[in-house]
Amino acid sequence: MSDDIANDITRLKQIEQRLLWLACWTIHNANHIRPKEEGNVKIGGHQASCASMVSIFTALYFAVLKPQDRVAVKPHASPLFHAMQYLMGNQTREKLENFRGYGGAQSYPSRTKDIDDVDFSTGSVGLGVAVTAFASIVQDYLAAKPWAQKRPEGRMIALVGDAELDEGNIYECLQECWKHDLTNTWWIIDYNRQSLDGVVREGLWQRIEAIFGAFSWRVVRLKYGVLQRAAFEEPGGEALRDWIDHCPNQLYSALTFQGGAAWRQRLMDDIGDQGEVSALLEKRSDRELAQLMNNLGGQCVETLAEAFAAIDDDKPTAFLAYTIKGWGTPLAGHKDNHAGLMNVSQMAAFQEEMNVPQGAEWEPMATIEDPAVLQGWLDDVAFFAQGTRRFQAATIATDGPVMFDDVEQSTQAGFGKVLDHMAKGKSALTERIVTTSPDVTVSTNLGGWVNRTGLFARNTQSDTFRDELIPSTQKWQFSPDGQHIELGIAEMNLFLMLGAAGLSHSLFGERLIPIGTVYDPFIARGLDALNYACYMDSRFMIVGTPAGITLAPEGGAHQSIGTPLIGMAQDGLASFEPAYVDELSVIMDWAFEYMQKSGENDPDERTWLRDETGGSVYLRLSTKVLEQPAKRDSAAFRQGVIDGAYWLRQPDSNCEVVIAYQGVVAPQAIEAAGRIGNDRRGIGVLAVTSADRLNAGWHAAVRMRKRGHTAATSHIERLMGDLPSHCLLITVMDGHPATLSWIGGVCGHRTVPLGVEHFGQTGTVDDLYRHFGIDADAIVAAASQLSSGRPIKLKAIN
Ligand SMILES: Cc1ncc(C[n+]2csc(CCOP(=O)(O)OP(=O)(O)O)c2C)c(N)n1
Ligand SMILES: [Mg+2]
Repeated sequence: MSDDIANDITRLKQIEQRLLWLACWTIHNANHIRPKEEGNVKIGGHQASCASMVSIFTALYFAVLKPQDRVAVKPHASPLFHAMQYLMGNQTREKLENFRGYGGAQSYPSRTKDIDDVDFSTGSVGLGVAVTAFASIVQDYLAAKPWAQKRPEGRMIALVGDAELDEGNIYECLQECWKHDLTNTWWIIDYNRQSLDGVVREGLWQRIEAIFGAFSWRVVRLKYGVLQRAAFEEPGGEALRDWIDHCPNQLYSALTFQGGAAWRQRLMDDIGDQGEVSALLEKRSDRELAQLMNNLGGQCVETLAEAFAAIDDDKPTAFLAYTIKGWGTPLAGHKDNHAGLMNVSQMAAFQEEMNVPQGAEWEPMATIEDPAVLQGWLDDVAFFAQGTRRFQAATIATDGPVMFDDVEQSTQAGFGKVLDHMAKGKSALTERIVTTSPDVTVSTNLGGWVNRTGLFARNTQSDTFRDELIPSTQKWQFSPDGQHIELGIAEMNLFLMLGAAGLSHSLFGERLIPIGTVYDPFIARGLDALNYACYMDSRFMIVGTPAGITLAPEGGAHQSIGTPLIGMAQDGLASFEPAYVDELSVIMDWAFEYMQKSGENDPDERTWLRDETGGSVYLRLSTKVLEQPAKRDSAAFRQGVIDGAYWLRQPDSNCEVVIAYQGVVAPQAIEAAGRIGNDRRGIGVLAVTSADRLNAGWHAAVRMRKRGHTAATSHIERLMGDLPSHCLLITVMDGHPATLSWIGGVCGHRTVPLGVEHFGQTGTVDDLYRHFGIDADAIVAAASQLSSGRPIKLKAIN
């Protein structure tokens, strides 16, 4: 141990006590003191979960971390995090008193909702762990790029619950990161051997060590604290150590809960020898004995600080820190303590034990004899010394939409062409694009882009096929310059990668424009990580392709039905489903700007969308080749595409039928409109490019009118507002019909929603469109039966 750390141990122990008190008090206040609001449901106490991590927090943040280090805190240690930030002046008493309340400090640390410099949000266990590894890859990516400003490299650190390690995404991430030659990542496992429901299985530590070892991580096991190590050196100490090593987790927990007398009785029964061991035990009071048995490595700031400080390379490291859930509180060790909460009398006893005077509960320095001296020491703690650590990065101008003149094209191929075109141009924006894909790079049309920009690896690796002169359309060249990050199949990794890369401007001060591709149905496979990335306000483009039943030859198991609804419901994600490549180009160019915005929440007074705020973008694309429209590039066209819909065929004022379609069924809608037009008046065809934006604008405008802003009108209200009330609306898409059917409610038009509601039917595109009733015949039949007038000829005239 360095002299500095040794000198600081007293301070660390003071801080540890302060953090333990403030975290427990914050939770106590929220549950027992704050007036109970109507409908306020008490949820997990988390006092025990905070207590088990208090020593780790203290040693890490106050003795080891540097400002460039970034930390994901296990979700239920949130009160401890906020308490620490409060002690350091970065969190307000008001928000702590209102912990979990409206506008208060968040139940789980949140980048977007909290004010106290949260590096990574957490909440859904496992995601915060893995995102640190992907952030480290992003850091390596930036370090390899000549355009990125060189900054000191930080360690990406996760504070992990041991039961959190049950989450599969952690292992998916381990495998991925091994491929990417991971650096600068620490996972500190709070090995309290308890989960939410109970005590974890025996021997978990051996599995953990074996798994991390298999992926070339260093594993540092911190089992014994300094008191224990000193006791082992005493006569009889060997036997004590041996007993500890063989004690089942359940028993250790139970004895911890019962306290000193129970420890003594059990130890005497098991290893008491009327000799050295008995003497070792008798030398200690019950209190001291409990203290000794509770002095595990992860509850010993000396041991922790020393172990953390000893790491002086960038090898990924897992610390297995043995802890006690509820350490230092009356809840310690009890298997039911996860949601357990000290009751009022327990809290009073705890307060006395902690020496906190009545009325001084919120005083940061309440129990400190020399507050000014400690404050001086805190002012110098490296991690906090420079204030909060959020960067900003300049916005990079977009290059304008690329317009192609293909007669026929699919949106997926169009997407590939846009990127390929950008790669050729090498603009300032292109330089910042980083693509990634879970083993579907080529099959989602990223191949051209990758051929030009290369794959990213910290060290150059040649393409053996190329070296051996074997013809291949793909150059698979890895180098530090590469702009594509190749991922294995796991979609959780894709969204965590996008989540981390999409925070680059804020975490590392360098703008990245991350683009990921995925087969559309498998968005569901990474959905929690997608939500997580959006919740962190990460900025990326996700391209789901191919989509719907239109991928017919791929088979039923690859169909997506609900993804348009996911796109609508996902906060922070603007979703589009263009039918044509010119629309796609306009959307992509707009998206590159939108992804970089960080303005106020003010809505746009034309669409009522919060475009100044910015966000991420989802494009649902298709492999189906469609005949492309004649060149159209007017400002009005572009605006309609971005706003979410435009009239492909303008309805007359006496219009009897409107067909609103989204995406790849455009030809069916157009054909049907032609056929219906013989028998019904003024047919309109509404091209919907974004049901999501139309819907969001509508809801926002309604909300504004409710608040008295009577003139607020959304884009879809303007589009539907001029139609006669008897006009029939037929909505159609390759996806769930609820995506569009709500449009009928905007101005009260009778609606026939056509779409796909059942999964897994195989067949050709024609078979499937007929089967699900989204072909032209089905649209015509709907118009014939449900709009007034003479029957319409149902079969196409060839
Ligand atoms: C994905 C997900 N599932 C379930 C939960 C509910 N939950 C919160 S903490 C927890 C287990 C806690 O055990 P551990 O990780 O060992 O943390 P400890 O409190 O013991 O430190 C669970 C199941 C969650 N937050 N996220
Ligand atoms: Mg645990």
